[in-house]
Amino acid sequence: MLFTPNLLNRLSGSYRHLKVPAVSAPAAQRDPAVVETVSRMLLDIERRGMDAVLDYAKKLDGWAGGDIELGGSRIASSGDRLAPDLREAIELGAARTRAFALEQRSHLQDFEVELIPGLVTGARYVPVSRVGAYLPAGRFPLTASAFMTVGVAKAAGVPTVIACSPPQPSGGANDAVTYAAHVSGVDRVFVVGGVQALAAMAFGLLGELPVDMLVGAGNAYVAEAKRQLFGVAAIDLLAGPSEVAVIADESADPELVAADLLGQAEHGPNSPAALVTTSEALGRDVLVAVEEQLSTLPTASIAGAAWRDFGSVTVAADRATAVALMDDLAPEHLEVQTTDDDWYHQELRNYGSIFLGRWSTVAYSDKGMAGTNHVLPTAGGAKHSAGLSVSRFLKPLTYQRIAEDATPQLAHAVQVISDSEGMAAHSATATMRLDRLSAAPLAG
Ligand code: HSO
Ligand code: ZN
Repeated sequence: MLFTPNLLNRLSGSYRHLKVPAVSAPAAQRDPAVVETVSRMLLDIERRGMDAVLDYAKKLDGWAGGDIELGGSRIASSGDRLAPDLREAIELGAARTRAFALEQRSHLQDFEVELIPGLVTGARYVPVSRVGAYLPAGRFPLTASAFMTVGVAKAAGVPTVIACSPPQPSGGANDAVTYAAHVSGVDRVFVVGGVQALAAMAFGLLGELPVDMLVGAGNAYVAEAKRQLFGVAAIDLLAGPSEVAVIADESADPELVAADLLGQAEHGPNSPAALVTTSEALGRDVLVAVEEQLSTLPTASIAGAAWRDFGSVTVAADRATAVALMDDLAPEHLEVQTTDDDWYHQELRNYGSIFLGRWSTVAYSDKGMAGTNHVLPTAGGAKHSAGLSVSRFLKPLTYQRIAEDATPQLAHAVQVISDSEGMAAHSATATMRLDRLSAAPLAG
């Protein structure tokens, strides 16, 4: 999340940085070593199938052998191994995420329209048939990701949703992640991680047909595997490090703003966090509050490094400048804590999800309690794409039903265009229909 130099030139004089990231070079698009490794693995798995998947599982995930599918009873009992309050929180998150997705589904309406007499067209939303969800369980297990991928796919009506999650030192998958997938309606769970998991789902090596779509976040190898498998299957998006940005004015609570910046910086040492404020005093207070909170935060080694290397605080002369700066960053998560939250909501165009008002914080969505999806575009992707939602699993399939009375107009124009292009067979499909029509003219 670095500002575009051209934009800064254009805005010069109307902003001032109080803190800039220590790392000022944009991250390399892709690490060639990762691209190479993933491509070699995918070729190997495509050729050798499950043998290759299991070799990688042993070598990279420390898989000890046995069945790679979690049995139904093992899935169903995953909740029994959790503390009751965690179990309840997972059930709440799954239900809330599903409620939002179902509501959104209800607004995607099939439609039909008669454009001219005899030309009836329409669109029907049809879910993809098979989805493969990757559920990471690395440094942080991200329990709620199952709601966002498995649960939302199921709310869209996807008939088959399978999931892969890396094996834990104890053997099976992470219990909280498994339970989250279970209450989200997953059909089958496999204990396979990383590139080999995505390949196994995309190539149909798990006793299922190949999946039509791969979803879910993971490390750089997982993201690269999805990129290379795109085309074999659809993908949700290519997620980079989690990002947060805040727009705040003098009315904001600096401690809450600081906490929310660190709340995402915790994801990893390269997670960007940016504050754009119309109040220099607030900006300075937040800088102090961040340092204070880092001094006691258990994950300060990660969040502190992220803040030092990728954190920024910028003072904007006015609201319009704040909007221009933020639309340029196009952050994954955007919080607005000002006296004019509605105005900002109207004006801002580029963000994955927006959190309005001081009582709205990113973690509520991260953990599924806000109902909205946390699989969101990063690294400026919010300029062109929205995050995962029920609509991504639905294909708006079009249809047309055309009768005799529309035929003269359509056929004639198609003849003219086809003939001008030299496409004789296209033209003939229209001509033959016109011939049929003159043999048996329309009544009246
Ligand atoms: N912020 C992550 C999601 C998440 N964080 C889950 C914690 N748990 C990507 O939006
Ligand atoms: Zn998060």
